[in-house]
Amino acid sequence: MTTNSQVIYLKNYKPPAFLIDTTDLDIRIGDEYTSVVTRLKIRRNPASSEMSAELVLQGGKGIKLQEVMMDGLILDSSGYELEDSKLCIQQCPETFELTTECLIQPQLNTSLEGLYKSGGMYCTQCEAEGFRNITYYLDRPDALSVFTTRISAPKTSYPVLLANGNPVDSGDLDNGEHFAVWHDPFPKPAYLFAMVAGDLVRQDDEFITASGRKVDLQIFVEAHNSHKCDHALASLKRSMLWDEKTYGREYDLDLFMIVAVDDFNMGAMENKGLNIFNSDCVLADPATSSDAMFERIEGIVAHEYFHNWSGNRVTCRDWFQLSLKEGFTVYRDAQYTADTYSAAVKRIDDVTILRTHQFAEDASPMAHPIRPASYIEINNFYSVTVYEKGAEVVGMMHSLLGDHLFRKGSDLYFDRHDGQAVTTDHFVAAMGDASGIDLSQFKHWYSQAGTPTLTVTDSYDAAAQEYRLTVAQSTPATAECQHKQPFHMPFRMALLDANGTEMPLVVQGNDAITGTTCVLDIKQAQQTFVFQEVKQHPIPSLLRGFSAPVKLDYAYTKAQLLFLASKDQDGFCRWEACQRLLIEATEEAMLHTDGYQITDALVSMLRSSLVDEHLDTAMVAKLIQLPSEAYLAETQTTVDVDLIHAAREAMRMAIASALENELLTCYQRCHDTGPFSQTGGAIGNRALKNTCLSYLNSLGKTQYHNMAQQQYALQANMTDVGAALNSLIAIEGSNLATPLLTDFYQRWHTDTQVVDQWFAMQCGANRSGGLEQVQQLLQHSAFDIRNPNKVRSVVGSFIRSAINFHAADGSGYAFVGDMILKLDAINPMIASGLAKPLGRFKRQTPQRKALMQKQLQRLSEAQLSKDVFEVVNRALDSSND
Ligand code: B3K
Ligand code: ZN
Repeated sequence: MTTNSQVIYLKNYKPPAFLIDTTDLDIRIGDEYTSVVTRLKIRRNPASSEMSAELVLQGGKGIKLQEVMMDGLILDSSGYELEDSKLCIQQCPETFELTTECLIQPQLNTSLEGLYKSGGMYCTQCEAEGFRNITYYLDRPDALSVFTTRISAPKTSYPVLLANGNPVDSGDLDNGEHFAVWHDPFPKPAYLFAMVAGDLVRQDDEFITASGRKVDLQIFVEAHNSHKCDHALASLKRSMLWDEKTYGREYDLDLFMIVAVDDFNMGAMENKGLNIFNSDCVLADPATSSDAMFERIEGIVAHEYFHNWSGNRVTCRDWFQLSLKEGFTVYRDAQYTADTYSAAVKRIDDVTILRTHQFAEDASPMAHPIRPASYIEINNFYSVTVYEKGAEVVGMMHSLLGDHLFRKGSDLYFDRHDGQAVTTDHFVAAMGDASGIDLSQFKHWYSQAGTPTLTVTDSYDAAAQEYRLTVAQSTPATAECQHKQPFHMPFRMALLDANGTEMPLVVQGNDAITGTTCVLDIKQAQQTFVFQEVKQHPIPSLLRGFSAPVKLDYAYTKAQLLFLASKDQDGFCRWEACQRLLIEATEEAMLHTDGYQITDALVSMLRSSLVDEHLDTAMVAKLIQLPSEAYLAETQTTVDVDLIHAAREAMRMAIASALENELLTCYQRCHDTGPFSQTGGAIGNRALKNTCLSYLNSLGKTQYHNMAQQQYALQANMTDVGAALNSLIAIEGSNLATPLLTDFYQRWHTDTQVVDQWFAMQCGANRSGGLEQVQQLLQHSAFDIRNPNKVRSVVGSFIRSAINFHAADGSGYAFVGDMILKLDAINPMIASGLAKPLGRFKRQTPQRKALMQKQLQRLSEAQLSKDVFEVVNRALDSSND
């Protein structure tokens, strides 16, 4: 492992000096070596200013170059240079054919980038720069080429041979080998290349497009998973229909394939016509997958499918533009889920992720704008910022433009740039051109990092019937920019009267605003809006639907929050009012560690949601849930994880004892004894029932332990089984869960996905003694450090168990440091994901901060991959901020 810390800058972008019109790959899979013959039709790029530049192709370290031919003639070693993972050819004509022959060893590839072996199958992951591990190539997203792929392999071991596009030829060869040829007519960058060779079974379906074309849908899995494909297929068909209706986007090939693989660095990959999925993100069955997993799978299937337009047909010019495809596609999949299920619940889930993880990233040494200006390793920037904040930015454009103009803008974007590799500026330009709205200031969202705070103040003049609302914005300095320009953002709001009814809005100087809710255009550092004809002192309902990714600072009184928590018609704002009250109460509990008294007002607010049988149960579950410790930590100036944990536990017990009867009644009301159902209502009932169970089990009563044990014993579905187990695991100092965990493993040990859940439940438990538990589980025969899902379940979950990761003696940090070093030699991308939390020391107590820095220092003294190097060095560089 070498430390190569070369920084790549957006400002240095240059178009490629050469273009590759066609790419013909001949990949022969062999036991020891896989041979890759690559035939490229190359020409000089007329758009390049470097008319006599040498040809530089990227290649990974594991490639053994055998031969280079130009226009049919073998080049001797003076005809090319092989240096530092690059193949350079100085003398190149205007157009030529270049053929290379390389040998690679996918079975030794543990980084899971490029071609690698997962279990008994060969598969690929090329985004962002994995293709260079397969062959020498112009491995950049703005080099689009038409690919033809021939694969050959032993037929018995690898009966299925797949690549992008359409199958054009196949047949048997000598020595038990066979071959298949695939052709993809759509020019694409190498990051979208994929191939698979394995012993897989297929589940089929079909979809008829709006224009009447039949598309074959195929999911390939290992035989023992064949019963777990229905949900993904159904989700895929719903997504295809939704994209036609909502964005007017039809699928373009006649075949759409999904392959499930066990060893995968992330969730899934949108390769053209051949999506490759982490098994955990595609295979589902009620006995083994929870409701949350079903929902996640549907979201990911939709996301990868939507990439066919937002990412594949229109792709990124360079990796700085990643949010062009990821932010937009996350926004599209969120819209899909909101339209298909509950919009309010989806919004609450997304805001929770954003505020817990993205706000934390924005305040960390890894803070970056959604279009970063520089990177050392692009894989470090597949981040909550690029994805989730990127989606918020697209959502803000939607709010500013309205439905009709937003659709006009997306149509223009797709039509104008079909087949091109473009930038986020092109996206904003299409939205601006289609709508006539000036979005020039809006572009600051792409170049400035940090989470803005909106400070809102107001006053009411009863005599003049005028209500003045002043909105001031400020954004903390981040490494890339000390003084931020004001952002342009939509601020959705309403004014409520004493009954909670929305009042008609008349805004001075803005005739366009009519009705009872509006979107205010915020553009200045400080702006005042004057509402007229306001008949009584209103209660403002602000930032409805969380219309911008900001922190809202408005001095709501407790009485106002209680009012909004029961009266606001905006689902997000109603939930937000509850959350604020719960956060304030937890802060009080932090101040009274010797005994916390919950207020009657808070109890009756929670009670009114619990007993209201007309409310959507999924929403009630959200309304009564305490904010997570991670989010609570986000709201504190100095983070004391033990104090947060103790205060939240005290709150949990206080709520449970004040509302014990209501929680039990609600549990019984929502406990479904009929056949298993996955309707929204049934899913909501399970969510609420299990929230009640978790509260009740904080009381330490045998009655509720038994209730959890009975729920476990029923084995009705994985949601209930997992929740019953989790509610027992969470009981500090108890072994009640131990026999059930043993039973769980015995029952499910042959199903690797369930074993992942088994690891995660134990390693993520935020109770003392977590480190010993994790160390034991690392020795378990089912743990495999080469499998990212196992590492995420064990080490990733451990990091989330805050009291263990942040143990005062530094043992948690030292353990994670050890794991990073071990993993960096195996899989740098996974190692660097584990290093990011170590860099978040800024608001920790001074002792913890020093212990975290000590581990970072220790890491920095080792030979690191550039992935981990970048994360560790950014963290250390920020030490004096
Ligand atoms: N585009 C891929 C992510 C690739 C990550 C490479 N480190 C999946 C997705 O976002 O749809
Ligand atoms: Zn994506």
